[in-house]
Amino acid sequence: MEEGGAIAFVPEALCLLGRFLFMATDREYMQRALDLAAQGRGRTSPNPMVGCVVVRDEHIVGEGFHAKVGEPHAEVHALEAAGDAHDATLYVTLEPCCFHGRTPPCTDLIIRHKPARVVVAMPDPNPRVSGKGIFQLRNAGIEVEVGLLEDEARRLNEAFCKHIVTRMPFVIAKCGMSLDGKIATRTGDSRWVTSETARHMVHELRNEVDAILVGSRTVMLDDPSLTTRLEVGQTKDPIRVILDADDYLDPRARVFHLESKAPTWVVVPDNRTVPEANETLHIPSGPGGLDMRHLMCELGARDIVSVLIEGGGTTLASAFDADLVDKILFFVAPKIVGGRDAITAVEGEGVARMADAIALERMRATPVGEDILIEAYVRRD
Ligand code: AOF
Ligand code: ZN
Repeated sequence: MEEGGAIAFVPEALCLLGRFLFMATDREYMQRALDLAAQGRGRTSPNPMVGCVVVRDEHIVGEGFHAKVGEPHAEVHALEAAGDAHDATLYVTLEPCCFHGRTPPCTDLIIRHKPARVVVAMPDPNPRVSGKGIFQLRNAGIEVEVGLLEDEARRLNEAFCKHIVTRMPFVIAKCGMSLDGKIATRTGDSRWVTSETARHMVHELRNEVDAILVGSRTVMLDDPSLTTRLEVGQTKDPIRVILDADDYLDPRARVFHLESKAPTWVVVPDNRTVPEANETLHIPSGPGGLDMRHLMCELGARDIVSVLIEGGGTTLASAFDADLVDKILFFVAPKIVGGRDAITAVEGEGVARMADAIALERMRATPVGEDILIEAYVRRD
């Protein structure tokens, strides 16, 4: 083996070995840091959720999480709470940042506190960090270990991880369907396909994502408000993005007459302006309506990190056709609707050969009330 190859191989092998060498207590503290991070859910975008725990003599002496973009990072809160972190161990769910963004670099602050060890769940994919934070800490003589509960940390920030590298939003395709794949009856009736428990879960999702996207037919058929309605805690409405390729929207639709802090945007392929909307987005037309890739690029450029597509079948089809979907959340209700004219979850042309079907991976089924939630990721290889 070449010398360079051997040198490159050693840290990787050590890293792999390191994953098995973490102590049970390390795991507990990192789990606590992940739980703290999740408290920022739906509030940190376009920033990631990050949690941090400071441990000295087997006691937590400080903890914190990133609560909102522009506000201090998790490490700042945790170190402030700890006061003195000399010789302590810091557990942080994301590699500490090393650049001046909206806030100063966390690495400088950590180095000033002189902890003995920093345990990091995952490297920060942000090209401005991407290993440089870990390098700076090690350079300052701090022992740094990476990879503890890494899968959990990646899942927590799956949307951030995509957007920070590609500037494209993480797209979730959601639908509620009968066991035979229908999202409405042949007359267009869709109230309700799934149980209240499943619908409640959708409101939790809306509370987490930056934007929600639907087609104009869904607006005209269902007249949804697309807001977040949960009884407990502070909630947030996502930005409502409505596709209107063929001037089909009625100005009286509920989405235009809401009390909501979030705006309603309408996307059109021509130079029309929709006066009821807070903003009209002009996107070229594409197969089956609007150029969905172009639209997602535009949303990503506006720092929209996550988009929940809530239908209907044509909108979901055009997102799948343009290979834009990252994750699916299909709620399946225990009922058969039948009817060749009833709308299915994914309409459009579909593929001709089974071999060309969109392949999913990491599929998981979870009972939600009377329904089953099927969760999976689009396979890209
Ligand atoms: C951390 N701890 O709690 C977070 C980090 O504009 P800023 O200063 O808020 O920096 C945003 C970037 O910092 C963000 O893109 C990500 O790379 C990192 N987020 N890093 O050490 C934190 N939220
Ligand atoms: Zn930071």
